[in-house]
Amino acid sequence: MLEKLKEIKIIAEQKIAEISDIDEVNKLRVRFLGRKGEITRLLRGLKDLSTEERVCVGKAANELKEKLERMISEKAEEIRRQEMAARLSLEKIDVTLPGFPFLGGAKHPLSQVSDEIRDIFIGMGFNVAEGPEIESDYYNFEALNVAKDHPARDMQDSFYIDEDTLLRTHTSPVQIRVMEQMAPQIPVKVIVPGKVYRRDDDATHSPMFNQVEGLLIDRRITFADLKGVLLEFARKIFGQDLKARYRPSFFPFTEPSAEMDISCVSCGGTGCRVCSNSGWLEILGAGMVHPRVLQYGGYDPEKVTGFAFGMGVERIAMLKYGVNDLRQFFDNDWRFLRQF
Ligand code: 2NM
Repeated sequence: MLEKLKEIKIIAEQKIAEISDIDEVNKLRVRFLGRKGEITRLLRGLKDLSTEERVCVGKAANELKEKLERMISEKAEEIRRQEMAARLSLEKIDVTLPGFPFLGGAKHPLSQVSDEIRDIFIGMGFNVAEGPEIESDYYNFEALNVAKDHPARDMQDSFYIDEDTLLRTHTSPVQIRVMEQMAPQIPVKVIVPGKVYRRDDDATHSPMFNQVEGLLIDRRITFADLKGVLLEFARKIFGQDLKARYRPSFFPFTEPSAEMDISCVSCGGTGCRVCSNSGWLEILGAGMVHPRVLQYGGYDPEKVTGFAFGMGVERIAMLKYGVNDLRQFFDNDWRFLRQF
């Protein structure tokens, strides 16, 4: 049996030296040291031996078991070390490699233009006001002197939530809210940027668009004040040497009302495709606040007057950047947006 043990020892040592895989280590452990392993099987034959032989073989078998156990553990440890070293060299990070470009976010061109418009008026002493996008019929139409039979009030032209609640069609209701809060204090100088909603959808009209409106109320405000403020604004945003003109218009909330044109930013006034050869571009609507609107806001039209104006941010942005389809602002195509 000692011979047999020696044989096992030689084979085991050889096998342990050969292997290089952790699964094989476990197989060897089972084969030589397991409950049904070669040494255990051999020890079952001890009962047939004499006492001295049993002691001798038993001792040798136990020594072999311990030795093999140690060798297998060391081999397992060695394989784990090798596997770790291989993984470390494979997963090594070269911190000196150049980085890859990281694309940062940026302000949407409409937000840029809206903020720019707002900042020009802040520079002239205006405050910024905001209000709800879901409005009552009263603030959106009634207090702005919009007649009951005005087409904007039609179901076809506005987005109604119920009979007297709708998505605001302009930011003017915010001016009414500001007047209510301020009256009878003067001056009122507010600029109101925000989203507005109309049932419109083509190359130059979107069902949602951005507006900036403004209101100035004080003693003896005249159309001359309106012209001075709006010319200063137009020159700050489109260029110092442009000219302006005003054409008569109509809004229910202003009297008189006007459209403001500026000399074409594309051709300077000689006529081109952008201005349809007229040399002029319409940029906003404005007027002297209607006495009834001042009254709705809590002001006495005998004591104060005011002017107001409104413009579409998309239109200003299209003129400023030469964009010809409004829908590009809403497509969120990165190739378009990255240009701003
Ligand atoms: C425009 C044109 C003319 C306007 C009027 C008011 C208010 F509430 F003060 F009466 N806010 N905005 C106004 C006047 C808006 O947009 C084309």
